[in-house]
Amino acid sequence: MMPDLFEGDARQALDEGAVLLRGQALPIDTMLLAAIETISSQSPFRRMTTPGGFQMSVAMTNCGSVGWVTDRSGYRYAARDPDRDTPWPAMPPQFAGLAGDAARQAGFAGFSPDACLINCYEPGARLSLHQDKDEQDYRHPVVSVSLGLPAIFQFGGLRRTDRPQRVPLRHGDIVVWGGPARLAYHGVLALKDGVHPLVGRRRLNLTFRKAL
Ligand SMILES: O=C(O)CCC(=O)C(=O)O
Repeated sequence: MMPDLFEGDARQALDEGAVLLRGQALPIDTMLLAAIETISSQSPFRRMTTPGGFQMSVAMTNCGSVGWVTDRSGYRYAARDPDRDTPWPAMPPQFAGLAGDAARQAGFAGFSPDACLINCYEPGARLSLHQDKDEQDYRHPVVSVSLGLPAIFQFGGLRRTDRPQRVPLRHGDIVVWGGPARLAYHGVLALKDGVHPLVGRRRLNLTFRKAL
C-alpha cells in the first residue's frame, strides 16, 4: 500500500466524487515507466479507429484481463489484443496496488481494476470530451495516472453541455472519479510540445477501470 505522503495540500476535490491526488505516483514513476515499456513491446501502441471512421490522435495499448478497444463496429472491452490475437499483457501488481490505494484515498475502498488502458499522447494529440460507459457496473470508480509532459484535463458534469473545469495535470498526478461523478464528461486538450526528463516528448496516461 502506498503511504499517504501527499494528502493534505496535495489533495484537491474537483467535484463530489472526484479528487485530484497531486504527485501520488511519483514514488514509483520509474517502475511504472519501465513496465509500460515492457507492455508496449508486447502489445504496441496503435492509433485506433472510432465507430465513425476517424483515427484517434492518441495511441493506445492495454494491460489486464481485458482491454478497451474501438473500431468501426464500436467501443468495447476485449480479452485479446485484436492486432496480435493474443491476450493483453498482464497487469503488474504494482499498477493495481497504486490504483486501489488512490481509489481508497478518494473514498472508494476495495477497487480492484481488471483493465488498464495506456494512452500515449504526442504533441498535438487530444481526447475529446466523453463519458466512460463501456463498463458493466458504474459503482466502481475510474483512476487516471499522468506521466510525462503536462496536460490540461477537462472535467465537466453529467451533460456534454456542462462547462468543464480545466485542470492542469503533471507527471505523477492521479485523478479519481466515481459515485455521483462516475459518468462525468472529461477529456484532454491538445498536448503542448515539450520534453520531459524521464518520458521525452510524450505524455503517458494509465486509466484503470473495472470493466467486467
Ligand atoms: O489522458 C487522460 O488524462 C484521460 C484519459 C481518458 O479520459 C480515458 O482514457 O478515458
